Amino acid sequence: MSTAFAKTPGWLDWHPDPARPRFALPPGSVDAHCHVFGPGDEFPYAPERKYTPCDAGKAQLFALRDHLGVSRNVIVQATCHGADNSAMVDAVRAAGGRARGIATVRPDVTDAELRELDAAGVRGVRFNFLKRLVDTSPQDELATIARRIAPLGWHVVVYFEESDLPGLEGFLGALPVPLVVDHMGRPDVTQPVGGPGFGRFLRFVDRHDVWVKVSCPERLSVAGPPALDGERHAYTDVVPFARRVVEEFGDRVLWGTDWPHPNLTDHVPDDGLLVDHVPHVAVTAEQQHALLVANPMRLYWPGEDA
Ligand code: 0GY
Repeated sequence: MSTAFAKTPGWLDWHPDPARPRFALPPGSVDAHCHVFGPGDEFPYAPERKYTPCDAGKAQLFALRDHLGVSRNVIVQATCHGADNSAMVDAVRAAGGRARGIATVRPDVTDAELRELDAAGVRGVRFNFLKRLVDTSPQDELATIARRIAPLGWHVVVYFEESDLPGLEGFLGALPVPLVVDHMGRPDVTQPVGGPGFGRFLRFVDRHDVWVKVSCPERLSVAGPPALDGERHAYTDVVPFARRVVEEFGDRVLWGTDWPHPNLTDHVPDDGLLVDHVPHVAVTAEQQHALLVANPMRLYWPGEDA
């Protein structure tokens, strides 16, 4: 563990002893949303960060990957590293072709830097609209970044909350690259699946080149129960939302653990039990294969066999 940085008070570390999943992930499954944090001694956290996490380096990520039966990872730059992508790139390189990366870049990133990230395995950038995580970026700067990455065939991963969508959808829908939305656009799961909030999100996905991560039930759930202590029917209030997305957009959905689960305040889920959540969301073998293997392979490893 790093001695250089003191964790944010109340920080919850990842689950130390995840269960062995009962659900056997199909061969070639991809965890399409996870992060690495530091370690801070080697990869210092960014001065502008909004939280200081526990260290969660590539060795721990790869151990979890193997424990869960995952084949590949998509490692998403975490805001605690700002636009310094070195920890993420180091992990992607160390994975030897079994990881791709999503970076954070500033509008003044050079073409040479973008090419270097691409060669390392980066396939997109992340736009984060959560005020508790980042200072807001002007939309013209984000549009510039999107134009710069388009020739590389990259996409933009977007993180926003349901209430942000009305103010963002015009901007996002006009970007010249595919979009991948984190955590189903963070719906309010106390509202009906067929209600106006989630309905707007579904229409947005339908009308644009948008992929959706049916991830983070632990972050969205209000009613629980948590994926802890052998609970294999966790976060039941999130299930209808995720199922709806899988049913409507089965060829554009992705799944991820969100390990090491930044900024949770109630509990950190058992990642093995999160795997056991998947068959509640993707019910048929066909849906599961699309979600876990075919879709992420098409987006991140096109032309490669799983
Ligand atoms: C997530 C969620 C969060 C944090 C980050 O980059 C980050 O700091 O993504 C969050 O706090 O909701 O997807 O990992």
